Amino acid sequence: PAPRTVLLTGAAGGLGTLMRDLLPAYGYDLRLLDLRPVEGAPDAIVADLADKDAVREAVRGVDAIIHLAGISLEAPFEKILKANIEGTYHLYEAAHAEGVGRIVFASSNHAVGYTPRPQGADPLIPIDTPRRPDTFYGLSKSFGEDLAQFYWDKHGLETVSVRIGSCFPEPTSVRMLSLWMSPADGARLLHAALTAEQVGHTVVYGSSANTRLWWDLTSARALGYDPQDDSEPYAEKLIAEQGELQDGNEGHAYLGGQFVTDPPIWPY
Ligand code: NAI
Ligand code: 15L
Repeated sequence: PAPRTVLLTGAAGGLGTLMRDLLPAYGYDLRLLDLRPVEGAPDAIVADLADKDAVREAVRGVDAIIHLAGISLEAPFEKILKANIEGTYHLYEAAHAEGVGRIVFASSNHAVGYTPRPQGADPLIPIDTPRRPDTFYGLSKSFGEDLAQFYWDKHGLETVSVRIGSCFPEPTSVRMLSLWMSPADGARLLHAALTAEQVGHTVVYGSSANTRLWWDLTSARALGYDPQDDSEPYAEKLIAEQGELQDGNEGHAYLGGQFVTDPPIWPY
């Protein structure tokens, strides 16, 4: 049966805020969790992923989990270790112990951020491209994907790892024209990831059907994802403001954009 009660971690964040608006229309009953209070949701669980008991209680009785909580940009290793690596481990342990069948894990393009961006007639980046994290942040997403594989192989806990491109209301950089996932497509992809049958551990790229796409959406489409949006209407204005991506600019050479530079520079 399709999951109904879904724990959404990171519910106070940017993506969490967008998804808690959009997902109920698909019939989900969302239980919210974040380190911070969730605006307009007094019932949300305010807890740190570091708190094993709180995490265990939060996952009890849900059909599935959408795991967005964590540090979402580059940070000192010790912070990434606690929130993203240990925190995600606590969530998986709790899910396993409570018999939750499936997790949708917010991985990131930064798990493969050092992959050169395709140019001209280059093929789209395949989903089995070697992982090349561009930051400690990207490394934590790479770990999360391995953790997901491990819990599937060892315990039969299913995961869809979504290497999200850039999910914001609008693309804000020329790079994002290739990586943008509209919020509506984001909800479509999460719904597909929650409802597809027998996913084991499946890794997918998460973006809209952009004209300037850099990566291969085949594994996402195989879940039933049918993206409806394209960043192209934003192209003319962004390119007029920022110029085309340049050869010889380190921050333009790779999938991960400015995350390969130190420090990462906005816009990504
Ligand atoms: P965000 O930074 O706006 O939200 C993350 C949320 O997680 C925050 O509300 C924060 O309070 C919470 N959080 C952090 N540490 C926590 C902890 N120890 N315990 C409980 N909650 C904690 O990030 P955003 O943009 O909403 O991203 C959500 C997820 O999706 C993140 O895992 C991010 O890495 C991933 N992602 C997002 C992309 C995007 O385009 N928005 C792209 C690729 C990945
Ligand atoms: C990410 O992984 C970040 O969480 C998000 O804030 C954006 O920076 C996105 O990648 C991106 O690469 O645009």
